Order: sequence, then C-alpha cells, then structure tokens
Amino acid sequence: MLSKKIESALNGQIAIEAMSSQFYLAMASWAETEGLNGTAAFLYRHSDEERMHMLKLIRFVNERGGKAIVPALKQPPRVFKDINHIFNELFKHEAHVTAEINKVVDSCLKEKDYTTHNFMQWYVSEQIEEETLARTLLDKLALIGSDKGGLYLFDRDLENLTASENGR
Ligand code: OFO
Repeated sequence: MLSKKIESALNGQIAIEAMSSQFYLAMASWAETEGLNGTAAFLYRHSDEERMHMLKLIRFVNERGGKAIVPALKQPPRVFKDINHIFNELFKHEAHVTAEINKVVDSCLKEKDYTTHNFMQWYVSEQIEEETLARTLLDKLALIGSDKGGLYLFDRDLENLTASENGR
C-alpha cells in the first residue's frame, strides 16, 4: 500500500511525464512543418515513449492501492527557433526530469518504501540513456554549426535511428 506522501510524489511524476510527452509532440509537429522529417519521426517516437512512462506510473499507483490522477494538459510552445533550440530544450527538460525522479527516489528511501524504490530504478536508468542521447545529439549539432549538408545528414541519421528503434 502506498503512503499518501509517495502517492502524491508519483502523481507529480505522472504530470511531468504527461508534460514531457506534450512538449516533444509540439517539437515533433514543428519539425515536420519545417521539412525535418527525421527529427520529427524521432520526436514523435520520443513523445510516445513519455506517454508510456506516464501510463506505467498510472498503472503502478492504482495497483498499489493508490489513485492515479490524470493531469490537465498545458499548451506547449508552438514555435521553436531552430533545431539547436529544440535539442537544447530537450536536454534541459530531461535534466529537469532526472532531478524530479531523484526526488521521488529520495522520498521512497525516507518513507522506507522499497517496492516503489525498486520500481523507480527503471526510470533512473531510462534517464541516463535519454540524457546521454540528448547530449550526443547536441554535440553533433555543435560540430555541424550552420552547414546545410551536415544538417541534412543529421536529420537523415535521426530517421534511420528511429526506424531501427521502431523495428526492435
Ligand atoms: Fe524522458 O522522461 Fe520520462 O521518465
């Protein structure tokens, strides 16, 4: 059975995952309208993954005797400056998510809720992967600078990466 404190921490995390999904969906849609099809495919997939993170939490809260709260959705930004802006925002957002996940993990230890602590480890490893990927993409973009050919290849690489992940 979840304590009220952990239930509310997990509901907070549900809202964060929902917000992440919306945020990346807005980025995906913007990228699609800019002709960045690989970037759009990558971000649509990322948005779906965040929704999956949210669902996993909802199911866990309910299974452990709590009540999951489906959060209201905030309007994400409609316009992004360029592809660098997108990946900078994505990286910053993931770092924020990691900090929030760490807070939940910390509360689990304080409350001696080892079951939820164990469940949250999946999110901890997921964040390591996501932050590393975002950092790698930012590094690549820094190398490319304003080179149009480089950007074209970057976008195509993201298309291939997403196609291979989807085929998994
Ligand atoms: Fe990328 O954030 Fe979910 O956990």
